[in-house]
Amino acid sequence: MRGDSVRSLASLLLVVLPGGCGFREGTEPSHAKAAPVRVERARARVTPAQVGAVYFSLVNGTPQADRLLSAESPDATRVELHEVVAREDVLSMVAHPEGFPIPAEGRVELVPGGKHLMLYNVQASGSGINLLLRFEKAGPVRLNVPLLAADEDGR
Ligand SMILES: [Cu+2]
Repeated sequence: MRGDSVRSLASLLLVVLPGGCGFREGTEPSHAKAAPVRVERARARVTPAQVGAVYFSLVNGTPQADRLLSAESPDATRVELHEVVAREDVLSMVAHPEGFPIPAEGRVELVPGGKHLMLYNVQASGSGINLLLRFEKAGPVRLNVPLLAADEDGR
């Protein structure tokens, strides 16, 4: 679908362009609709055990709240929405099958030690991880997530 391919191109550009600076406020043509949820600064880490974590920022440019419902990847057998939480001084991960709510004109950060996507049985090549994000209102968004270098902490 045309809308999907436009969105995936935008996501790709956001991954390629440092800081996603192509979407600065005020530079869009006046006829442009409110921007959908944007995915910025996507990055991934894959362990030798083929478990992966994906981090990014979700930026909601619309006056309506949205929600990241789920994610899938052709490069992994399963993708779950997780959050690292401290319970009685022990860090553990909880799954969020209900998704991540994204406030109207707000943002959600997926970062190491916080919310993240967890990928199981990742078969990642040097070209990164292909991901499909499903949003309640913004619909499906495809992106390619580059792998962090070994010396990058992902923050
Ligand atoms: Cu996890």
